[in-house]
Amino acid sequence: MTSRRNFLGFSSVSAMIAAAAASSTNAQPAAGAEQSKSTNAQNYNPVRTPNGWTLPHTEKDGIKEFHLIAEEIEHEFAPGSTAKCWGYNGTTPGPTIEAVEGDRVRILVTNALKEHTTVHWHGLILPSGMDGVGGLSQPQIAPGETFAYEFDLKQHGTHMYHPHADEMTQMALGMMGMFIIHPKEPEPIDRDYCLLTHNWAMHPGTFRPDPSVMIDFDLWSFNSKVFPAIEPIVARTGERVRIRIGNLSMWNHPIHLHGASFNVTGSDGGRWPQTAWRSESTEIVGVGQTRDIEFTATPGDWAFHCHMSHHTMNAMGHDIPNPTGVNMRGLEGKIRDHLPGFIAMGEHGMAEHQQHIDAGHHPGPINTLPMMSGSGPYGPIEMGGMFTLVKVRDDISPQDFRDPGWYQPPVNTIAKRISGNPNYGKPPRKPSTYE
Ligand SMILES: [Cu+2]
Repeated sequence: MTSRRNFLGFSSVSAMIAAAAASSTNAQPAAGAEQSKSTNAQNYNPVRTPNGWTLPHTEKDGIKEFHLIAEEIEHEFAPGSTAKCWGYNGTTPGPTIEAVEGDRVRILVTNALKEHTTVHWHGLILPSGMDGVGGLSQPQIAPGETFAYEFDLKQHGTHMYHPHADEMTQMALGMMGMFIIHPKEPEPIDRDYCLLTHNWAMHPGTFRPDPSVMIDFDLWSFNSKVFPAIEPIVARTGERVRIRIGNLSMWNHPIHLHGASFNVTGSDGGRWPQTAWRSESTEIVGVGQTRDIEFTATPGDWAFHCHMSHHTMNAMGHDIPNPTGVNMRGLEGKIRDHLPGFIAMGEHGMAEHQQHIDAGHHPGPINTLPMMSGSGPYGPIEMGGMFTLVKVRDDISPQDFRDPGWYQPPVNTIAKRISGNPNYGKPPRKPSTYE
């Protein structure tokens, strides 16, 4: 098995990587503006799934009927990296299922895979036989078959769905989705977003996620997209924003929002009583958990990301010789004789990686994203993976989810250079104990 650790020696880290991803956070079309156009007749404000979509349903005899189809799909993580993944109804994550507490739902599941599957409704209170554990609570859904699940929604909150059949493989390849149940009474939320976190062993130069990997992943995603292809979270100043975060990956994710002290207000246990809310700037969303955060939007472009710093990188090498502080200039030419395209990098840190990539200095493995990418109004952002932006403006209309471009800070509210002299000023340093 070629793992992320042993695939890349230092030289290939230096010589990374393929075609630069799109430089805009709006690389995906702002599809789904239609998702949230109107407040539903059922008195809830529909959730918006950035880069994703909501599954339509029909009404039959008072039952809301949905139809999922499990199938292999072609998926793009960001321009420059596509893969054969598995998902539902053409996408990973599968479409968001949305309903209201008290509804009776019937969910048809057609299996277009070449192995059996099931769907487990993660966090839902339902009859044992509807719980979707293949072999335990039901027979497997064989290739070509369609099963019907039917149950009452007895709760509200942020839930998920995923297979409970060969789940290591099926989830590793992208089979998962969110299941949002609104309470009967409307909530004071202006914009309601949902993000599902995941990880992918997309080894450099390959076209299928490797399900055998347990910890060393190459791509870290919100809704199966990586920065800079993740749509921004858009809001108008003063609006109450909720972001529902689910985790069906193999790692816990400390999700961090800049510029706000948010409240953690809910989970798959629904919207918590206010006395249970916590004020945080980072909230760990553990594997198998969901967490809702809410905040009042303040103007700016605010980073929103997992705080595991490797989770905001794309494909990279681990277990490499540490280049920090190593002067390789005399060696560069000699190494290049053996490894064409080698560029000595990392002596002073890895920030120069994106400059080399953006300048097109060296092609890397095919179908492989640069470790860091994305550009803002002041230069490279040097991020990847689970990173996107919360973009808040004063003049966004309620149903407008389009990327408003870059924030223009008011005069005298932006950090600025006051000296280019490295000996400027007298910064205090801690006195040595031994002097
Ligand atoms: Cu993370």
